[in-house]
Amino acid sequence: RNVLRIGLIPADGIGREVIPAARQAIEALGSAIPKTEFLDLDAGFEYFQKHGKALPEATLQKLKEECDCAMFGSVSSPSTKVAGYSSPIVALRKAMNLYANIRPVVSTSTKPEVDLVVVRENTECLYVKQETLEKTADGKQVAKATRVITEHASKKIAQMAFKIAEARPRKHLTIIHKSNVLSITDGLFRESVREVAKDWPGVTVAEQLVDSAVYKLFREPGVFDVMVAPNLYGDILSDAAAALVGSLGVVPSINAGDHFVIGEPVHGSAPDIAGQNKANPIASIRSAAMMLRHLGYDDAALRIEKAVDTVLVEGRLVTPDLGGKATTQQVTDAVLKLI
Ligand code: NAD
Ligand code: K
Ligand code: MN
Repeated sequence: RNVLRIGLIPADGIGREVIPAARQAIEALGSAIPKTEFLDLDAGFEYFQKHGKALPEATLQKLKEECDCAMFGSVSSPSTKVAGYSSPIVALRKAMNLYANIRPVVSTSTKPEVDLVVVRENTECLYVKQETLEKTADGKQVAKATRVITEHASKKIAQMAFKIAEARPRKHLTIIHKSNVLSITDGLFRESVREVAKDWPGVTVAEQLVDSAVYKLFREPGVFDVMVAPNLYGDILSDAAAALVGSLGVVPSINAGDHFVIGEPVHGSAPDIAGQNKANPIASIRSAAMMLRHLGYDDAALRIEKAVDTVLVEGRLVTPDLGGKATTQQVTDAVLKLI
């Protein structure tokens, strides 16, 4: 392929500050990757407020028809119901069947005490967003949500998790569930992963209930290598793991399917720091590297990752979340220089 077309969806808040950093990192690679073309695509809560749609049809169409991959920033989803609004990233993951959310969390040091990958199912569980509000005979409200776990999606995410585990030195996978309470839904998830495990004799398998998994993560993070989890548990676990390595601002991810990939920092739109040029761009820059590796550009990905690691280990030019004073652009420039 001689042109790599990359969709850019900064969306809301600090997404608009960190996606340009990811773009600059990709541009700094020069001839290490094919010639790039960037397509600016709309989505988000602010776009919804102006145009009545959080994920315009044109964005989805351009992603499907014109892009080879994409980068998503972050969206500001309100905590109270807004009529007609629904998170565009949750919708995108489903619309493009990006069934795996892969979130490596690694501490910065030569001998990292945290070095794990959360492999989160990305299309179902409570994120099917089937909620109802009913009233009892005496007028009290009852809210209900449907949680969907399918054998198909559980086996797909299991395959992905085993593939990732097999490629790592420790080749160890932990199934995260709560089937002591949710024996049917989480029971199906657990059994589906166990079924797939038969095809991967080289990977050792353990399991941990989600609550004690968080406990263990904080006390002995070194026991974990790859963790495979249903959607909601994976979301929570990866933010918890991010705390162990200093900041959400350094943790990247990809949303991966069989035919498309979207790089995305794990963090949200961070309204508390948005617009102040202090968002850490590293999560997004690392997400760009992950996206490129997923497409087979391993050397390019490594160049970005080495540059980021050097900046982090030196520790002089870091943003306030890591205890420094540097701005988003200063950190980005330090990384660019090393790429
Ligand atoms: P958040 O991830 O936005 O922020 C949590 C904390 O981490 C904040 O203190 C923030 O300042 C800090 N932080 C996050 N990213 C950072 C970065 N790059 N550099 C420095 N500090 C960083 O989570 P939240 O506050 O719970 O949510 C805010 C909004 O983001 C909500 O509207 C939520 O719906 C949305 N959100 C979106 C996504 C997504 O786009 N996929 C994910 C999570 C949350
Ligand atoms: K995000
Ligand atoms: Mn999250």
